Amino acid sequence: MQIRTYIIAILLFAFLIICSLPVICDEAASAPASAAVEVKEPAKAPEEAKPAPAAEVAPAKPSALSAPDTATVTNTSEQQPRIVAISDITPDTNIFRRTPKIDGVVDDGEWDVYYSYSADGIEITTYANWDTDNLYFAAKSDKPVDFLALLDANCDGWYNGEDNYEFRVVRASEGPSKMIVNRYDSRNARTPTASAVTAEEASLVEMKSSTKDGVMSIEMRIPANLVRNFKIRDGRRLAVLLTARTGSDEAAWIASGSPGDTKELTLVGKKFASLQPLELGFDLRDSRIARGDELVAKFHLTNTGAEALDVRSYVIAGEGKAGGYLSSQKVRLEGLPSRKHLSKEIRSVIPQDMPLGSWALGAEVNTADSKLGGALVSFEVVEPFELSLRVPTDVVKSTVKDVTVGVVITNNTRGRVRGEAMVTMPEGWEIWKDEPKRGFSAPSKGFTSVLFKVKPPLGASGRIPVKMGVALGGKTLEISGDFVMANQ
Ligand SMILES: [Ca+2]
Ligand SMILES: [Ca+2]
Repeated sequence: MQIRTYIIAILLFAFLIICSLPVICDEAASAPASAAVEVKEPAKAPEEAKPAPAAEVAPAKPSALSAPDTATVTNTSEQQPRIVAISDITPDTNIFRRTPKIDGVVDDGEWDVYYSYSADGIEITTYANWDTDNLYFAAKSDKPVDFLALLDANCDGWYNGEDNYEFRVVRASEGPSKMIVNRYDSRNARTPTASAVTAEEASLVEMKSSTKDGVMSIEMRIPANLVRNFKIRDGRRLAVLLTARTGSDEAAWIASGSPGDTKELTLVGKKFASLQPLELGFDLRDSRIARGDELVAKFHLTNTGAEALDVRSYVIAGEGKAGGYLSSQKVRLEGLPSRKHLSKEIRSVIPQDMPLGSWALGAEVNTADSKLGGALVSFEVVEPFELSLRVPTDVVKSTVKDVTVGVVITNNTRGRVRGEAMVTMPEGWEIWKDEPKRGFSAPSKGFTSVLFKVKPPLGASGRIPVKMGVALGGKTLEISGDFVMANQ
């Protein structure tokens, strides 16, 4: 009989928030143990989102930061080295909206931890995030591993329908790890088996891995449009299993590699963790903000208790990688009286070089020597203006008198914008009234379309290229495409 000790590092969601802002991270290390942290659902969580069971959100005591929960387990079988049950893995089932960079390196502040795990001489952390268009999964391990992500996108049971996917990253004997993407579809099968997706579908999934100083990182981006009818949005539920193995057989997956062990998750855009009776809130004027525009947020803190709280300061700042792009504020207080509500607005211009995608704004509330709570809210950085081309999607008969082409201009800024659109057609085409340029005005956070009637030359056929130039806000954008004409 062999005694094995293993440690499950329970995800300390509260600590993650609190320690990700460098301003007070140093203080966190010296924070004394205090009462249990209460983890709350996002303020604007959808109605169907029920509170996660306590075991899942792991409202751990700060003292566990330095001394993770430990357990001694007796292993009765020499042939069965892995003794970790799936119930021992405690992921954070609220998946936060944030866009990581898929470059094969899991950077500090880039991802949100799904669970951390340490046993049998391996230390591994898995990560999960989402944004407007994608799901993201990653793992970072001190040993070379294979990585497995199982996705039941509709959260209706594995094998049920065609929404079930398996993403396997397998080490190669030489060179980088390879990815295999399989779909399990029960529609026409009694016992569904893995069927590889098409090469085109597989190419939609982005995966990069690397090993540096003995640490292996695997990062994966799964576009939502890989899964038919999958609408990715705040409050969406889905089921996932993330695991890894140092060995190569199916029994070697940490805890479980079985589809039956997928875990139900919720995609969220806000997270809160605070000690009672402190309650936090975080609101954004806009959740999509154009480069050059201002991020405007309001942070709320309320003492719902009967006694004053020893709140000495709070900090609002870009969280994780956003810290380098946004301004931050630290506010000092002399305690928060009973029933008192405070709110603070913060404004920060989104710099032109901030990468597009979803980011986090964070806030933390502190006493003189410990944390009382933290909050995260996600926002998306978008281009000020976006163009999309309008050309016929069906084949156009060569005999038509004219064709309508155009451009849709989306204005993501907070001001109305005026500009000019210009169409360029191949030689021989005529533009109605000989006016290739037209002025337009696009409303704030809205769109407008500019259409042109163009007349084909006699016998025009094949692919007809169309180019649109749009001058607005001091710059010129271009978009091009084509449509098809045929003699019939
Ligand atoms: Ca990365
Ligand atoms: Ca399913």
